[in-house]
Amino acid sequence: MTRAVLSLGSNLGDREQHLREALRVLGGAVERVSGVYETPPWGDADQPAYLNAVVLVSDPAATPRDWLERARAAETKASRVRDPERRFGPRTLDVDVIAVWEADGRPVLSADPELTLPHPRAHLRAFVLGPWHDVEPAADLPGHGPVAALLDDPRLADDVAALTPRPDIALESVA
Ligand code: PH2
Ligand code: MG
Ligand code: MG
Repeated sequence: MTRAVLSLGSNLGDREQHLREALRVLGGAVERVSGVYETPPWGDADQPAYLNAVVLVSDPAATPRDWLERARAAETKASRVRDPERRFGPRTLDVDVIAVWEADGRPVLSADPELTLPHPRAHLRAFVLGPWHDVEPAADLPGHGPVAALLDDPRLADDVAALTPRPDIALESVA
């Protein structure tokens, strides 16, 4: 049994549809879906704005690796094409495994380069922390502390200010 936090992002094609597709692939594992935010591109400025959201999932049968495989299945369904030259470049759908917990609440720690847990850059990304905090205000990012405190870090202030809620896009209805 594991619980996980997944980050969804899209900045190519029908962005809203890609996020919906991800929720469909995750199916019954979805416990909570954040609101959707329009966010400026992080890490590679020369690309369109993203839609981002966060999903809380749990499944009595899922291993940490299963979450990565479900994330990849959703990306494949959205016809994602990887550009090895642009690590932070544009994509139809990105589903990142941010953190995973065992049934007893212990966080899963992993240095596997394919599935590093928690996600090595999550603490720097307002587009992950903001929507996550919305659906789990007491959330803790393993190794980094309360998400609320990370969002108050002055280094993230500009990115937090740039998170633009998109209340016109309601993903919850899919879950
Ligand atoms: N994903 C990236 C690179 N940059 N920027 C935003 N705003 N949102 C993303 O989901 C995102 C990004 C690669 O994973
Ligand atoms: Mg990503
Ligand atoms: Mg990714």
